Amino acid sequence: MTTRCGFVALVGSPNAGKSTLLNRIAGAKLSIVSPKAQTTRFRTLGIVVRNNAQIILVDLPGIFKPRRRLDRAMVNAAWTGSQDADLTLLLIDAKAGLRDDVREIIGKLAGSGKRVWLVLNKTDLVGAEELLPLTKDVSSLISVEYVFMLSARSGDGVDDLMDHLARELPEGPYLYPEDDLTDLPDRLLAAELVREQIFMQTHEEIPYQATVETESFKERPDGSVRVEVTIYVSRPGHKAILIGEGGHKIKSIGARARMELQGLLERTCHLFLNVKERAGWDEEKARLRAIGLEE
Ligand SMILES: Nc1nc2c(ncn2[C@@H]2O[C@H](COP(=O)(O)OP(=O)(O)OP(=O)(O)O)[C@@H](O)[C@H]2O)c(=O)[nH]1
Ligand SMILES: [Mg+2]
Repeated sequence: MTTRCGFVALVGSPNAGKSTLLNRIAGAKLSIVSPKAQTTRFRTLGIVVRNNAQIILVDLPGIFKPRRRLDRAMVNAAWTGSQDADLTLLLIDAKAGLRDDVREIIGKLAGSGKRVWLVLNKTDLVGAEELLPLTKDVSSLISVEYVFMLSARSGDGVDDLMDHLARELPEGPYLYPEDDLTDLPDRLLAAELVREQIFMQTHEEIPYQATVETESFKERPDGSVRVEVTIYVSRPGHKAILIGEGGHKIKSIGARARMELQGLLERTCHLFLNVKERAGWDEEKARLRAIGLEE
């Protein structure tokens, strides 16, 4: 029996819906999602087998103009992820259209010589009549092998993309055991779920000025896990906001993250959050390495 296997990179602007699509295809929440831009900070794999093909999706940070060391490491991870993949899915938010930042990404992708498939996402938000002109505009800037129009949120059109991937990936043996779903370790997952709640429950620069690390992750004899997580913030004012009056904000972040973690690990979790001020963490190599970002 011939099998196929390959890496498929998700490339696009922040907020295009890359992580939502990864989760939809994998059928599990592997990568955190929020309405805010620049949610994803590092590469996460979503692995799925379909029609004798192992599709290894690579969720990546969105591409934007970097200012901090953290930003540079994120954008660098995105381009490296695309370079290393067999195929790149160029994801565009159809509602936002062909913005300047999208044009810039297309320009760079076009020069990379990689196989590119165009994916217009969020079709639930736009009329069908807007999709054709957008496809034409993109096609005038870059040559793409296929065009898909889908909604990662509703799942509409996603099966067709998966069928094409299963058919078109290079022939070869599976690179991961058949029931592997991701390469994300549980301790990183715990930190990410806390960070997701920071993105959901705080505003303005706070989510961007926070990083989350799991300090300890211990299985207990009763089958539950005890997880200690540190949230680093850059400023004293941010610490106060994250904790909230009477600790209500941090409690709410912890409660929600714990629920999500329990759902994914399918066991009882005891989650302890600690907020520390650490000015300049976003320029610190060790903090970036802790979330798997190397320059
Ligand atoms: N209406 C609609 N919303 C979507 C769709 N796909 C994603 N979204 C929403 O768009 C927002 C961003 O989604 P993400 O999956 O986090 O986007 P991303 O491309 O991973 O963003 P970064 O990690 O910041 O690069 C979230 O609020 C999603 O719920 C879609 O098909 N339709
Ligand atoms: Mg993302």
